[in-house]
Amino acid sequence: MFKKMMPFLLFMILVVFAQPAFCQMTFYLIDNFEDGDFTHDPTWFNFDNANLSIVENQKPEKIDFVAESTGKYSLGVSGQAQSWYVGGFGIDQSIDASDYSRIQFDLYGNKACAGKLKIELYDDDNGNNQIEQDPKAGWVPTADDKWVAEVNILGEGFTRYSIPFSAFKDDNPGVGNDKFDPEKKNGSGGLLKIQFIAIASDEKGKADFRLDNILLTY
Ligand SMILES: [Ca+2]
Ligand SMILES: [Ca+2]
Ligand SMILES: [Ca+2]
Ligand SMILES: [Ca+2]
Repeated sequence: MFKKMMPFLLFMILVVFAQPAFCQMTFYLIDNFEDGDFTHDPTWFNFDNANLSIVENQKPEKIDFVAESTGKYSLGVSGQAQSWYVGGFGIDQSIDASDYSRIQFDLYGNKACAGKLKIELYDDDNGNNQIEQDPKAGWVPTADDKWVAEVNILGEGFTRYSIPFSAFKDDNPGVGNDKFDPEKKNGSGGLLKIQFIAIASDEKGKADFRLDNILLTY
C-alpha cells in the first residue's frame, strides 16, 4: 500500500515545496505605495506639470476586487495641461525583466478629467547601465531602446490594466537594437527606466488620477 502511494506522496511533497518558489517568480512588484512614501524604495521622479502625492484609498462601497487590492495608499497624479500635455513621472531602476511578459497596474480615473496615460519602457542596449538621452531632441535615447504604449484613463474608480510587452512600439527605430530585450547580460542593466506621461482630454485640461500595484508579470 505504502509503496503504491509513494509516487503520489512524492508528488504532493514536490507540489508543497515548489509552491513558494513559484509564487515568488510570478511577478516583480515595482510599487504598491503601501509605505506611504513615493520618494524612497523606489524613488519616483516627476517633471513638467505632473504633481505627485500619496493618496489614501477609500473603501469601495460595492464589491470591487481591483479597488480592494489597492490597500491603504496609492500614488496621486494631478496637473494642468499645456497643449494636452501635462507632464510625466517615473523611476530609474535596473531590472532584469526577461522573465516577464507584461506590465500591470491599477489606474483610478475620474470622468471629468479622463485623458490618456502613456507608458514608456527603456532597455539598455549598449551595455553601460545607463540611458543616454538627447535633451535637444525631446530626450530621445541615443543608444538604447524606448518602447511606448498608451491607454485611455477610465473612471470613476479603479481599472486594472495588463499590457503585454509585445504591444509596445519602438519609439526610436534604428537606435538601440530595436528588440525588447531587458535582460541583465553583457553589461546591460536590463530595463533601466519606467516612465508614465499624462495627457489631458482637453488642450487646457487637467490630469487627476491615481496609480497603484505597478508590477511586471507573465
Ligand atoms: Ca496601494
Ligand atoms: Ca545605455
Ligand atoms: Ca529602437
Ligand atoms: Ca533593446
